Amino acid sequence: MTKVLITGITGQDGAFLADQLLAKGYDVVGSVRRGSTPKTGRLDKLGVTDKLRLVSMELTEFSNVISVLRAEKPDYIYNLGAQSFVADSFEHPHLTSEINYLGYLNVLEAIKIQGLDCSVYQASTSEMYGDVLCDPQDEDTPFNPMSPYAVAKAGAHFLGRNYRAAYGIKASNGILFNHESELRGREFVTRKITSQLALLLEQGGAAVRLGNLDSVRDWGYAPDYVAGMILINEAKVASDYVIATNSISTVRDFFRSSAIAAGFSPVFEGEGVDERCICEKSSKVLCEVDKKYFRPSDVNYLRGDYSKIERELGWSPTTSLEEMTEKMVVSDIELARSGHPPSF
Ligand code: NAP
Ligand code: F7E
Repeated sequence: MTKVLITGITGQDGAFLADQLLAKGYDVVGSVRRGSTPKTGRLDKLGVTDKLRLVSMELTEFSNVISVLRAEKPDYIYNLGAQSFVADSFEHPHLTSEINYLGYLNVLEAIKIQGLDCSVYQASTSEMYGDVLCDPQDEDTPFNPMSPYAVAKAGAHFLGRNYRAAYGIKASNGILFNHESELRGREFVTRKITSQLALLLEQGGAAVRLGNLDSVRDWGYAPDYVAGMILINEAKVASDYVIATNSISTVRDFFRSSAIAAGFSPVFEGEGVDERCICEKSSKVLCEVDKKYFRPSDVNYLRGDYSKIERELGWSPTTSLEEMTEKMVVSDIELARSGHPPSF
């Protein structure tokens, strides 16, 4: 049976990936960082926890990585484990580099030293384009990273390319643009908006406090993107691929459409740090700007060109931003009504 090892299986993408690989009949092993409470909330939500095996692995511990890979000998590895919150990377640049750069070096070295016959997928990111040098961004666009997160991910991206060229390791990079879902972490701006709007609607919560409303993102739906990861890792030839939708929206527009989906009548007023959003029907303040959420340097614009993966592997997005927003808002309203906050 085909065996797959997923690092970061407890995260948004790891959970969807486990679900899709189990549906293909694969033997799925997920590596987790042990903590004082289990973090299987997303896997539980998808009903897959009992269908896979969890092993303890800390990406920054080389001896741990080498012994897990020696014991498991997977056919495919997906390296999704990361400190994935860009804002946090300014506070924890060392930790972010250790996990996101050295963590992947540990995986590649473990494969190389043991001569493992496997394909490895690295979770590269559109953040590497940073202050973009071309529009839209594709596999040939130069990187211009704007955060310690993006610098570490760019390093890992080049490590994969180097181990492919130098040692013939089947290492692919998926350069994924922002992808969201009902299982997205609540710190990321889309889920922060949908989860807090749901609380505002159902429990009279406070206005959502946000940073850069002008930021432009190319947002897609995580299950679509995870399907693309599988195509990349199972392709005959290892390569680098962009996964995106080529459509863009500002944070402000995402907030507006989420508020409409939740039944509010949002109207933005004011400028800069004084900008806010009011519900025309109820006069409730829905959103205010808070300088606390501005980053020391932000990525203001991203739009991906996914023609290479469409042409070579037949992938294209299937879920529109409107459909995704609706799904996230409905899910968060259900969660707020249930009165049982989930563990994700
Ligand atoms: P996520 O929800 O934040 O999940 C990150 C996962 O990494 C969690 O399972 C976390 O485990 C694990 N992890 C963190 N530090 C670790 C360590 N030191 N050792 C082992 N595992 C560790 O992220 P995601 O949105 O699913 O993203 C998956 C990957 O894609 C990440 O590498 C991210 O950087 C990258 N990416 C994401 C996007 C996006 O828009 N979602 C776009 C491009 C690239 P705990 O549960 O223990 O915290
Ligand atoms: O921010 C702005 C913020 O944190 C998006 C990760 O998955 O995607 C994600 O990184 C934009 C930024 O995602 C708030 O300044 C405004 O411009 O949702 P985010 P991200 O930083 O783009 C990439 C592709 C990854 O690889 C990462 O792992 O929204 N923004 N106000 C805000 N962002 C947050 N989080 N919170 C706010 O209040």
